[in-house]
Amino acid sequence: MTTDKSVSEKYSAEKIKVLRGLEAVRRRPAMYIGDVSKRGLHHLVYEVVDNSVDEALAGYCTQIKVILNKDDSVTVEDNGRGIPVDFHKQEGKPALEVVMTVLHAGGKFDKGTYKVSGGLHGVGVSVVNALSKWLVAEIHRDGKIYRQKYAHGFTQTKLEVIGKTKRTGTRISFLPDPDIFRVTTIEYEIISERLRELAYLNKNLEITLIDERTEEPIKEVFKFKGGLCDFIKYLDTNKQPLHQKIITVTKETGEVPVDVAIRYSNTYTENILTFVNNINTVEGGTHLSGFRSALTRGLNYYATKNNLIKGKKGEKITLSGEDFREGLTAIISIKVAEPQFEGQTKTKLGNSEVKGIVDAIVYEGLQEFLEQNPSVAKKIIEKALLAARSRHAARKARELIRRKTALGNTTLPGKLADCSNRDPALCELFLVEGDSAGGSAKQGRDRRFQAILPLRGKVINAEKARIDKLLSNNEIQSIITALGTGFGGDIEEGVKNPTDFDIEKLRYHKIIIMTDADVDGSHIRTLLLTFFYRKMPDLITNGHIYLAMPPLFRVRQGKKEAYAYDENERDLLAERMRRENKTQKIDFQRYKGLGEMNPEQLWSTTMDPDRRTLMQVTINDAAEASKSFQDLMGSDVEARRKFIETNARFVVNLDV
Ligand code: 0RA
Repeated sequence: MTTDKSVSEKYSAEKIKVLRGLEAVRRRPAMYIGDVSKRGLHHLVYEVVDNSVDEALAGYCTQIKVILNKDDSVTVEDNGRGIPVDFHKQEGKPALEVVMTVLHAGGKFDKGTYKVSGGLHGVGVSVVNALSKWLVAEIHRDGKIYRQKYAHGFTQTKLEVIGKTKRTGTRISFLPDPDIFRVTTIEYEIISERLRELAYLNKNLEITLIDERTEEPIKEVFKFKGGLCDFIKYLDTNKQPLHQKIITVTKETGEVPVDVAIRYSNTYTENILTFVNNINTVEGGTHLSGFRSALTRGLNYYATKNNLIKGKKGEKITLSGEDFREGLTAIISIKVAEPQFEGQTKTKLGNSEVKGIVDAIVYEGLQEFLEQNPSVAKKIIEKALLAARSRHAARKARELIRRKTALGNTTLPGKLADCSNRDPALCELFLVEGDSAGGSAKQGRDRRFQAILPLRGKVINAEKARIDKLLSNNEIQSIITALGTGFGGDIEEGVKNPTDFDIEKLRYHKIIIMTDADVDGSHIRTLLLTFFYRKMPDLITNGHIYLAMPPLFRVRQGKKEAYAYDENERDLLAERMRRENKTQKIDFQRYKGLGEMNPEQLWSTTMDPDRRTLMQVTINDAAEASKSFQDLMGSDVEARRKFIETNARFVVNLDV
């Protein structure tokens, strides 16, 4: 944790910049918190918690408590200095009231007030106030307890002194406004994951979560003295570590404080999580580039210096970044005073100076660790050598795929029924489980823009297989060839091979996974998602991956028929039919598989863009998703069950 008291101490009421009122926030809430669905709702809690975390980062707060109250309101409490209550001359009201009712006050927009600050949009607690039916702020400061109440962002009571106190701190309770949010029930699991993450990122900070809504209150306390090391162990719960000792690089001083933890496991995938000011930068950025470059250069330097790169006679081996990232779990947490967030979801760090800074710090720290732990170093280099050999084998497999693709359309997989349109933006590729469903889909589709690729063999588990093996799998080969993007490569390092993954070459902008609504279907869906997540994550972050939603029931009465996606909907449809026609019998059909639908039914219920429902796959929480994938694929039955139950969280956005 960084401490920079000198900067925070300079803070005073008049330094709070005043910009504009909260009207705009209520009128266009999505502009400030992303959306008004589940995600935006939880964002309110994060925003308030982030303010307390900032107080902890400044070195004044050690405990934060979040309470989910019975009436669906939320309380966030900390033992920091307490939001200032002194009179703000410029605004003519107490500083607390300014922070709560003036947009962009709160100090974050005031350069130098906070060294670092969290909050994805950095919108400030006034936005939370504006979007709450009511909010109460209670401040312990200077021996007194102060309180002020607000509603819809408007001040309801004067700042009052309601008692005496010996401690300091801030306590904010609020009820998200049901007139603004589509859903107003906070989900324990979502908050709990984020608080756990914050506790790992800010070692020794104690964060308590209490759920008062259940019959027996639930309480969890997150406090990790190991910080990122504990985070690594958590992420790797189901993995076999290659070495016990976790590599850490920490530099708390300087322009960009850096905290890094690294460990290898005997798996083949990489899992690098990056954070800037406690925000998960899912899209990476300059800090990630700096890290990767330092890792590759640092390990290569050590290996060469110690003569560890030994091939067979005459064999020339070069170790690439990819080789050093096989089986890697790493967490990079840095602090940047004025972060620039870019990218689709504003989670990509853009500050160019950061790359060199992170690179230098990690390189140096890594050398030091390797020198002091030669046996760990040796294991890592040996693993990278194995990866390099497999990469050479994979290249051969890739060349094979390329030779096939290079010859044009004729080399597209034989079982692909392509569409006639050549504009990728208009084209859709359905990945369909099984031949019979594939057949129906081929007949039912609109062949102008919908292509069908039936998958009949087993889809290989991308979590468990080396690249060469993955690439020799028929189904994977067909998918890569059909997509046209190529595969793999190490773009970060500037070496570009014509077979490398290139999203510009994508032949369909919608890739729709269409599987049965049974256990096998969900297994294949997960394997496909694992593959995309691990090997072509850009397809997910750019919003190209979708799930088809075939109906589960058909309800029919005479010539009238309708489709339902769950039991509830089925019953509603039946009721309505009964009301309109009391005599005729209603019959129900449950679809166990896509194959039971004829082509026309499949088209009208699941494929027709005017009538279907698609779920867009997003990576909401990369850490959790990645862990979930691992849970599902690992042998741990309990984790697997839990994943399937909470899997719905992975897909959120409803499309078209
Ligand atoms: C600005 C200045 C000071 C404290 C805070 C903000 C503060 C804000 C929040 C929000 C939640 N908890 C918080 N705790 C503190 C300190 C000013 C001073 O004491 O000199």
